[in-house]
Amino acid sequence: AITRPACEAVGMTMPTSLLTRWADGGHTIGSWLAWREPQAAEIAATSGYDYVCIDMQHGLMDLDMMSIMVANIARTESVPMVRVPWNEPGIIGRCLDAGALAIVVPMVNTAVQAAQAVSCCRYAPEGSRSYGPVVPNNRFGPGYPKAANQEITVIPMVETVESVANIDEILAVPGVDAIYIGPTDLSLSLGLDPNMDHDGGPFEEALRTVVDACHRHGVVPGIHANPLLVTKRYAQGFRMLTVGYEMFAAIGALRGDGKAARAAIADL
Ligand code: 3PY
Ligand code: MG
Repeated sequence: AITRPACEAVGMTMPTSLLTRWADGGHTIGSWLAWREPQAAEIAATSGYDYVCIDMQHGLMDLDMMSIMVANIARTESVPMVRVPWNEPGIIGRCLDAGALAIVVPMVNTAVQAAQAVSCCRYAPEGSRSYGPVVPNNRFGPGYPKAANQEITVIPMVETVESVANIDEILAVPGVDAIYIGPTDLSLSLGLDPNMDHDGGPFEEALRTVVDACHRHGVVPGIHANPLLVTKRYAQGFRMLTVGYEMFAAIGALRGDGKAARAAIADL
């Protein structure tokens, strides 16, 4: 699936696309932002991640703040990615018009839904995205519309039993270059607690089914992970790995630093 030519026609610098980073078996390491916080976007995007994903599905992100955060990421070599709240043309179009270069679409369960997600991200004749790239035309220059159809990465989420059952049909949809497993929703769909991991059983079987199918179709398997799970997931074959999460990083650092300071003083 990673065969579209790299964009040559952009005016300002576009970050190296995910398709290029995934070519020849490459992998990407990304971070995830739940908080409405432009500085967090800037910090994440200057911390060496291949992509920074702004989450509009969960948390309190709105369009204004998403567009500011996309702009902060666009100044760096990280790809600005947005997880939209749902597979809906209006919101996908507005995120793209704000300059997002990769779109994660939750709860894609069928090939028809995957084709709809791709169509929303492509101008005609390849898709049904409406023309009005107010921000990216200025940011990336007149080559943007052509580059957009080549370079914008559409990443359907596989996070239900139904989507795992339909995985071959979903991966056969032209324009699906990667998929992204949501482990907690997948757990719930399997009747398990909403955890990031479960040893063995139907959870690992579902992951194996998806990775094997991705290999058959030449599609990049991605997954929501964390620093502790990343080597396991890489060994399982995943090539798009989200490991940084500002919320958990802040919670861990704040709690750890306070506890360490108390312990250090108690030891004096
Ligand atoms: C899930 O685990 O279901 C996700 O969507 C990850 O954010
Ligand atoms: Mg989910």
